[in-house]
Formats: sequence, C-alpha cells, structure tokens
Amino acid sequence: MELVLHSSWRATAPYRVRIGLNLKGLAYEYRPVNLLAGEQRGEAYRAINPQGLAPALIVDGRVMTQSLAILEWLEETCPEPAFLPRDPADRAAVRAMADIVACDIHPLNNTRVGRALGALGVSDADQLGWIRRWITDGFCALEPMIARHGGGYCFGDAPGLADCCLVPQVYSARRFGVDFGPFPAIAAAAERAGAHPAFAAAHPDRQPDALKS
Ligand SMILES: N[C@@H](CCC(=O)N[C@@H](CS)C(=O)NCC(=O)O)C(=O)O
Repeated sequence: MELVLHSSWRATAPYRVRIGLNLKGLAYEYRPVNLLAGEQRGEAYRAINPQGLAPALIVDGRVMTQSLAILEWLEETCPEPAFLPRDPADRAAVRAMADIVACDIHPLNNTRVGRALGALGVSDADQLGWIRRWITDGFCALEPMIARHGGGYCFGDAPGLADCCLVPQVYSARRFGVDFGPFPAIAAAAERAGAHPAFAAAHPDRQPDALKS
C-alpha cells in the first residue's frame, strides 16, 4: 500500500493522522502544505482536497480527507493495534472524547476562523482570548471523562482514537498559553502519550517542514 500524507508540521488535524499512521506501523511519504502561505487554497491543492484543508491522505492513488474519517479507515483496514475498545458503549465514550476535540474545539480555532476574525477587526489579543476560551471550554468537559475512563491514556492503558486527537490539541493549547492548572488528567494523559514512540515521531518539531527558528 502506497501512502502519501499532505500535512503541515504544526497543524493539529494532520498531526492526528501522523499519530494514527505511526500507531498502525504504516510508513508514508510526507508532502508539506504551507498553510501560512495559503497553499491549501491554491488550485493545485484544491484538486486534491476541494475543501482546501489539511490533511489529505492518498492511498494507492485514492484521496481521503477529514482526519477522523482517515483514522476510522485506518482502524477498519488495520485493526491491530486497536484504536477503539470492543464494547460499543466504550467505543462511544472514546469517540465522544475525540469529537470534543475535533468537532467542538478545533473548528472554532482553525486558521481560517482566525483570518475571518481578523477581517472583522478582532485584535490579535482578543483572538488569543477566543482561542484559549474554546480550548478551555472543551477541556472542562474532557477532564472528568479522562479522569473517569483513563488508565494512563484517555481510555484505559493503551493509546487510541481519543489520544490521536488529544495530544495535538494539548500541543496547540500549550502554544497558546492555556492554563493547565484545572486539567491534571488531560496533562498526564498527553504527557504519557507524548512519550510513546508513535506520538514522538509525529511531533511537529520532527516534521520535515518544521520551522527551526
Ligand atoms: N475537520 C477537518 C479539519 C481540517 C482543518 O481544518 N485543517 C486545518 C489545519 S489543522 C487547515 O488546513 N487549515 C487551513 C485553513 O484554515 O486555511 C479534519 O479533521 O481533517
């Protein structure tokens, strides 16, 4: 299977997919998309992903988009090691944690949202407050869920779908100066997962397009 990942080093949605591919032990070619330069909105990239967002994964010439859809595809085609527990209610709990990040935090803080806020005259300081607010709001819901279900990772003692989403979101939260005081379970789960080789290799600093300065 030939895999090509269109990714951007610091962007959290492609970071989720890098973790997932690494957890499943799948090698892939990395193709950088320069989000700051607007490459995602250019004709060439839109021919790959008409939504103009990263990631896109090309699997033997077939394009896949949306990080959670890609992670679910990975789970279906490479079931081991599993991203999801066996029990359907447990699976729903893991998906709920992933969705808090992917559906309720990230879309409010995406680059294009920042651009839109800026165009409406919202200052950089207020945009930072906006980002922190929505990350904190989502983390307030995630904290008790991880405290309840976690056993080192978000759910139990093995990394899964929720960790693929949490670790990039925690990276972003730290970048934007979110206060982790109220979130000890989130911080501990992200630290534990971050030390796992699959997560470490997916870290933004280790990507070929990482800015070194
Ligand atoms: N729901 C999508 C979100 C994709 C997304 O928003 N990607 C961001 C990077 S994390 C992006 O390409 N942003 C570029 C922009 O907003 O212009 C997914 O999970 O794949």
